[in-house]
Amino acid sequence: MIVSGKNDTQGLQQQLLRDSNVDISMKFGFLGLGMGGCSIAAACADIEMAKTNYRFPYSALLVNTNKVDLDKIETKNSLIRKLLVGNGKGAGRNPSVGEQIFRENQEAIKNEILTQFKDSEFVWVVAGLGGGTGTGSIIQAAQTLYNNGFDNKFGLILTLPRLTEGKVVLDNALEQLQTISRLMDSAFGSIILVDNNKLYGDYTTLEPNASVSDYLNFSNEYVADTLHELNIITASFKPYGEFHFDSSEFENLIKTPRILHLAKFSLPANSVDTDQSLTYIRQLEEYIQNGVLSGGYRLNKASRLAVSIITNESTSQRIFNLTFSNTIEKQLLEIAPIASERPIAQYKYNLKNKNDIYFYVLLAGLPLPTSIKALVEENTRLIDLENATDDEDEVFSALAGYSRTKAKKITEEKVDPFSTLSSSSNNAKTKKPNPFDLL
Ligand SMILES: Nc1nc2c(ncn2[C@@H]2O[C@H](COP(=O)(O)OP(=O)(O)OP(=O)(O)O)[C@@H](O)[C@H]2O)c(=O)[nH]1
Ligand SMILES: [Mg+2]
Repeated sequence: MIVSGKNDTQGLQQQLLRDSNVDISMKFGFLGLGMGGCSIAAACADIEMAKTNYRFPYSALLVNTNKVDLDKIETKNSLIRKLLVGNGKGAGRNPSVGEQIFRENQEAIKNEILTQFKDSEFVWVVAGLGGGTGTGSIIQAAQTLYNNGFDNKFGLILTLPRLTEGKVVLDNALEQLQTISRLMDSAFGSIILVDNNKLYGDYTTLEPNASVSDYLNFSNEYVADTLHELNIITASFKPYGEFHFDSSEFENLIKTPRILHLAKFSLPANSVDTDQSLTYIRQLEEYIQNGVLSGGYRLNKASRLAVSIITNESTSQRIFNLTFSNTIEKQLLEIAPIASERPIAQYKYNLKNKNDIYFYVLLAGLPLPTSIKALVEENTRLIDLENATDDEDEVFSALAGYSRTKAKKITEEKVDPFSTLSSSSNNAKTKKPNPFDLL
């Protein structure tokens, strides 16, 4: 399903997908964990290219504990492999159960990983934060990749739950995010966050009558298309000017630790006047800040950025001049002053029926977005609500007392792993320390 917004990149994307000269920068593998993770990984690996003898460029391994959910996923790409672990009944939104099942099947999963991703240059571990299976097995999966030849060759794609998904989901997601944030400087490459709040909001504005399941299908294809689009954009054009945001730059960006922020948008060519930067500069800044899969980033912390600007022959002759380049460079210097690599590449492409200018902007090395604060606040509000019934009457206060002790227990358990995270750092000094030893 395609949602067409006024300033999206569909026009270019649709043409590229039918262009048999288009190539990809990197062969991706997708390791889907749990239902959300498997659905997104399947959508990614089901992408088809127009190139002869290279219809399906990606591979996937889908791991779930729930047989019904795993069977439900339909794929066209025969390279996608499904692996059921556990007794087939799921992990019931309990990450400890998900983790345990992964551990018990570690050897089988490792062997499948080695087979499925034999040709993959970079693997994305994909999971929906908030459930039991995906959330519980992210670290296990990351560790398995790290220890089996994929160190510096994998990243994470994680969904953030919607605010309305309830305390258990929010709690699971936030607890796992804490662990991930402790590891994200050293254990894996970039993390792409798919904020279900943001995407759901954007989607329902355009499709007010759609259901949640329509949204999920849309979001999965949207993530898949966006990643593929970036992968082909960086491999398919000859640069117009001196800079090139090419395959190796794309590889560097996705291998940069911490969060990777993506923005893509188009502007009608006739709205852009290069001598009058106000005709486009504010929009540019707004689209970059908003991003497409998640938002709320302090972009001034970005350690790397890359920009591709694509338009047709005649527009390229008009706009790709020094004034335009300088204006964009200056604007990006304001947005991300400390980014050490910052190619701004300009390309022309034989765009049919379209007179738009397409922008793709990637910023890497970011800290967690402020949108996570909203999840923490909602979770705190729900906990407070739960405890607010305290002294309404005897039965209630007795019950509340009971649940308070229970809640306290959970909190105490939760503190434990993080105190151990910070205390143990007695690794071998000469060898690169294994970040997972900290856990
Ligand atoms: N974007 C997107 N998010 C999803 C999808 N499915 C689930 N999610 C999100 O992922 C979170 C975790 O849900 P699941 O992936 O179903 O959970 P699981 O890993 O299978 O865990 P258990 O069922 O508890 O074993 C949910 O709370 C949603 O926010 C999907 O298809 N697309
Ligand atoms: Mg499940």
